[in-house]
Amino acid sequence: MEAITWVLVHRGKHVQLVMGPAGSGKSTYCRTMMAHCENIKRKVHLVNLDPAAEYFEYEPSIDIRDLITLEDVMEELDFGPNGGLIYCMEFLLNNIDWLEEELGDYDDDYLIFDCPGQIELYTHFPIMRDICGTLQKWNFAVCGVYILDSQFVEDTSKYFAGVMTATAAMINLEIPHINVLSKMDLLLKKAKQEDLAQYFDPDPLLLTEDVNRKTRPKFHSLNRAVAHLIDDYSMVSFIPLDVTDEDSIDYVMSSADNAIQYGEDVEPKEPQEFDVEATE
Ligand SMILES: Nc1nc2c(ncn2[C@@H]2O[C@H](COP(=O)(O)OP(=O)(O)O)[C@@H](O)[C@H]2O)c(=O)[nH]1
Ligand SMILES: [Mg+2]
Repeated sequence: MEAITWVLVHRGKHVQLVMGPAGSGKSTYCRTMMAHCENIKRKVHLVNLDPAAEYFEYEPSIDIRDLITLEDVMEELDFGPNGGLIYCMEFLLNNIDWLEEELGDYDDDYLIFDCPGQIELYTHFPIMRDICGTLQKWNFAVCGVYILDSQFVEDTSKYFAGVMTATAAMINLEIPHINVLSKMDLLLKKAKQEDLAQYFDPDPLLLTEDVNRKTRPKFHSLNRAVAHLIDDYSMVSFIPLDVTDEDSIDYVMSSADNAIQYGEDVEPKEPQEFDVEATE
């Protein structure tokens, strides 16, 4: 009997929305995942949503700077960098047809969105929430990827603040979500992985002792209240990302895939059928 080889083809539209504070490592994450996917011959596209971005190693397939740039807004409307950025994102929302048209070319694809670093966009402005809602309306499965700089682990109060913004983003956006601790290569030079585990799946009540040691007694009840708040939500955990370790990169990518059930919608196709489509 003649052997039939099946080729798996992924159906559906998938988006990773890469968010987090300025300098946390969003663009590095995107670049790392693009390189990883290129290596394993997996098709993904980069979308730049940061109107202040300067340089990309991988040319974005869609780029907000073709619609509007922060530089132009600051020059022409006399805005500062923060106000200018919010203006750009509102402009994008008001001209969302532009994005719809651009996305039209990537009908059955996996897209990684590199987002701006203004934390207000995720925590309390409705802008990113509206963008997520619109993507979902267009039938994209959207995964939030929140990046926190692992250097924060060295100062528990900063780490707490990071956990709270990640929580706020999760609550505000209401989409499948993973949190990633970036720059692990730097941290692993100073600390052992087993000592860091408490930060991947935080026990805020335990970490409060550390914050209390570093703050004056009048703040201790506030520290406890914050820890209880984080504990009550108990939905924040972090996946460490070491961009120098291929297994770590692969694990983070699979975690994002799982969050949006990428891979569960594969359809086997006969090779002939695939060939016709591939050469179109
Ligand atoms: N060593 C190391 N540096 C990183 C890593 N991720 C980001 N950086 C550095 O941190 C800075 C900010 O990174 P970038 O990706 O531009 O942050 P973004 O503002 O969130 O897009 C840059 O100087 C990067 O080279 C990482 O995983 N390891
Ligand atoms: Mg960036």
